[in-house]
Amino acid sequence: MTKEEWLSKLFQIEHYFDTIKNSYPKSDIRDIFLGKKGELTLLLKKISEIPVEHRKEVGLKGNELKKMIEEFVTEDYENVSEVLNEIDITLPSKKINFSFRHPITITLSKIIESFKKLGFSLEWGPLVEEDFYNFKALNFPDHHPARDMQDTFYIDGLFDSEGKNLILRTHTSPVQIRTMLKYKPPLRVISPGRVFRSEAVDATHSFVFNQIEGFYVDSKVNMCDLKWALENFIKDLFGNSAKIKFMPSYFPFVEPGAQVEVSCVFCSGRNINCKVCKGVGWLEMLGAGIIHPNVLKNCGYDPYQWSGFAFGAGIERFTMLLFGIDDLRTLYENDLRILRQVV
Ligand code: FA5
Repeated sequence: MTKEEWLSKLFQIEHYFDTIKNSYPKSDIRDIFLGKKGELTLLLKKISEIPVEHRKEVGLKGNELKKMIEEFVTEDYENVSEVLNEIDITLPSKKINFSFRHPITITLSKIIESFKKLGFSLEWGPLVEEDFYNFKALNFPDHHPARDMQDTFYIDGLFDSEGKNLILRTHTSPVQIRTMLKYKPPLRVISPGRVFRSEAVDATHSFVFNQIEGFYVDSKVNMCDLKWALENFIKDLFGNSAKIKFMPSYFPFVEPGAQVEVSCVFCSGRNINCKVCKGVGWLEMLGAGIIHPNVLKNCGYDPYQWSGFAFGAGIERFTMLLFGIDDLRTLYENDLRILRQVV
């Protein structure tokens, strides 16, 4: 290596240092130039290749740059330690609330915890669903009026294997089918997630909301098991004074079916103008029942050997009761001043 080549390389390194010195952490700058394989370290090693009479001159220039880089990378560390010496590091710090969980997430965690204690495990299903899982296997025949119970969003241009439009799932019940087709009984499963319905929005309805499905399949499962499990869950969530009632209801995938209502924590039925329960004193929280034999058959389970209960609950409705929110839309508006107040 000639003296000129060496000096030209040194000039390039200096230019490179000037260009990047403020774009990387100082520790990286130290490594890039002064580390074991750093640019300048390697160049300084090559001084031995330069004729002896020029070594002193290039050595001086090389050391100048080395000193400049060293000063640059240590400068702030010294300032920091000076500042640290003046700070009383034993003073307590300010409490900063960086983040908090959304009320829906908190409610969901509580519900999951409650069912985990009873040995339920978690399953997840897709939000974009096939007609088979969302309706057909759940005992909604094609064109049956029961399909009108859930106004559905159909996806243009995307079709399932039967040529039907894919849909956004209207409830979490398709996870019953997916799980039963995948595993053999006995099963104890919960499955939370978002669902979609083409519905008008008001204080208790949204077109996107969250549900949690729960189902238990074993031999000789009956309504008493269902009632016990739901009562246990409601009391776990709202305390022992919470009441539930079962009203006969129709869902094609259960027989018998029930709508389960929980006592209104806002007015206990004493305010006929209550925005949440509309003065009735009860809030419709979930649908439930004994799994229809046709559904078991559709999943390859023998209905003479196996039986089960299932329920599907609206998580927003539980959140409203748990946090005293009288309008479900509050949960989606993301106004931190309000959300912070309730959690
Ligand atoms: C169902 O969706 C059934 N799949 C539930 C079920 C599962 C029944 C298993 C039997 C066995 P339903 O449409 O009633 O049922 O909805 C269940 C719950 O979701 C309701 O009780 C309510 O709490 C909540 N919900 C329903 N529609 C809305 C909406 N538009 N906005 C917010 N929550 C809703």
